[in-house]
Amino acid sequence: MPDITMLPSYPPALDGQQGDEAIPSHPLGVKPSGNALLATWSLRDAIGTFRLLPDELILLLLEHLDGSSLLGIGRTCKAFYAFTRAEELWKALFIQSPLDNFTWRGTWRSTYLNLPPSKVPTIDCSHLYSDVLYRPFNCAHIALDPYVTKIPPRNQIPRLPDLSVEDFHEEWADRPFILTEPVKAWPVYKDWTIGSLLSQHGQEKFRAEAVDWPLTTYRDYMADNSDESPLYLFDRAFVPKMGLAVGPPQSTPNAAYWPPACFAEDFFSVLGKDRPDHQWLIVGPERSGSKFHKDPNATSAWNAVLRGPKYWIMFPSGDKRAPPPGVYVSDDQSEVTSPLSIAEWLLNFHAEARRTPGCMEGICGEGEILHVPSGWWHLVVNLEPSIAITQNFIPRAHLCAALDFLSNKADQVSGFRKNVENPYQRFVDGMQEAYPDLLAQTQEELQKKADGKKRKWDDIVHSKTEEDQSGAGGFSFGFGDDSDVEVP
Ligand SMILES: O=C(O)CCC(=O)C(=O)O
Ligand SMILES: [Fe+2]
Repeated sequence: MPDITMLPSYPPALDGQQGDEAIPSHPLGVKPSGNALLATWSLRDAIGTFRLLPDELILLLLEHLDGSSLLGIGRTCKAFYAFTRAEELWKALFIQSPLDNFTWRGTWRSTYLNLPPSKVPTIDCSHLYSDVLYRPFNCAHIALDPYVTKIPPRNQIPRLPDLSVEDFHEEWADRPFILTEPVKAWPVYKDWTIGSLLSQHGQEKFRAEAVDWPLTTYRDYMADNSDESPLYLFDRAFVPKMGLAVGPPQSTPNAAYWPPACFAEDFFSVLGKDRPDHQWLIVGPERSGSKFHKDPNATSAWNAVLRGPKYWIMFPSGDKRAPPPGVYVSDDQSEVTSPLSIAEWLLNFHAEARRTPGCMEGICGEGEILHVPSGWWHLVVNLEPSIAITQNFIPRAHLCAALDFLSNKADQVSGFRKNVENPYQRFVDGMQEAYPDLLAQTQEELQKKADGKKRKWDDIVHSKTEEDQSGAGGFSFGFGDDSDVEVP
């Protein structure tokens, strides 16, 4: 059999820029499915009746087994050994029954089974051809450079030293931008590194997706994992946990950080203790990040990078705009389906996204802060191990959008504690107390928008009335020529 380590059909050509040599060999030697075309035999021949099932289905069946059953079936033949080494199986088992005391051992399987490297055999599975097994490994190793460099000038997110509140409200509240100066004055920018956080909070537990791990364990994970979508530390309680003071340095003794002046006005603060989660510490290794989403409750956000640059790709949204390439939303926008990992999205959709009108891209470096306007789609990738702080807020320019969201998309409102039964009313009450004039003005604006929509609807229905009056009978789409379609 010819020794083809990588058929050029997989991974897909990457803007024509990535060399295959960037990807190391699979640790078990598994190769992409395309290689089977030229192979004279395959390890899969040994799995008996299971041969009839596609690889995806085999993996789905294995998801129903516990650890010892997986080990058992993995001993029956090399093909099943390779299948039962799939990391997603062991990650799911680990998360279902998280251990209190464990050592991260480089893979989810070794960690779950508490296996030191010497107990993990290297078994040659080079005659197994499977995209299902090869794809996650490939995605965990793609070079990011081709996607984050050569940003077309029209797509570049503007970079400014700083911005006044007035300029923000008048010109920038609807546009992404990066400020290069304010964060550089923050004590946390000067002091925080992974090492300094470990020395002060190493044993403190932080939330990383579905698990709460001591920071030392998360550091071990960051330093040694091959996950396609690395576990991302996203902790909403970091301020009290780390005993931080947050606020303007003039009025906050020992302030650790403060929102830059242009983001300081934040109407969600009228909710006081009832405010939904709005500030997060974000830590992750290279390649970790956030898949395409819009921020909750029509809020805007700022994201300040303390360590490790982040690549951002963003799109505006709106009734007449399609979601970004590769992202699918339900009609009421309540469900976003972006089944692809960040790497898969980059491989398959980045080139198209870059050509799509409205696309904005940029790299937010250490000591810089990025503005995410209300309603904008964004996908983010860390280009190096990263520490960031993010905060959601409602500026004056998006008060109307937030009020509209809370009132008309009540089923999509998120983040409020259970005791807040009517978030819209709670927000209106808070605004009424603190900013009654602004609330009245915003409600008037909302009413005008609603009337405008109703008028449009009436206009459509009205054309029916005219047809009726003209004696034409039935409803006409009103193309104004013989092609008019009659609907009884
Ligand atoms: O840093 C990231 O991964 C992005 C977080 C995010 O989505 C945000 O700040 O809105
Ligand atoms: Fe976000």
